Amino acid sequence: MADNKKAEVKITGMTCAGCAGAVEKSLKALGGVSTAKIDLATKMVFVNYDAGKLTLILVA
Ligand SMILES: [Cu+2]
Repeated sequence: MADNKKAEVKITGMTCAGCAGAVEKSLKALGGVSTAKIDLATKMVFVNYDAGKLTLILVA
């Protein structure tokens, strides 16, 4: 059963739409990520994911 959760994560280093697109594509390639939206201006990534399949681990 899906355990849907939301996460807002800051990802630095994205400088253009190409970077954002690559990050978005990689996130969506993970089984369990339903949506991944990136705000390039604030470097924030908004993810909806299934906590039954993925665990969010934040490093520093
Ligand atoms: Cu780029």
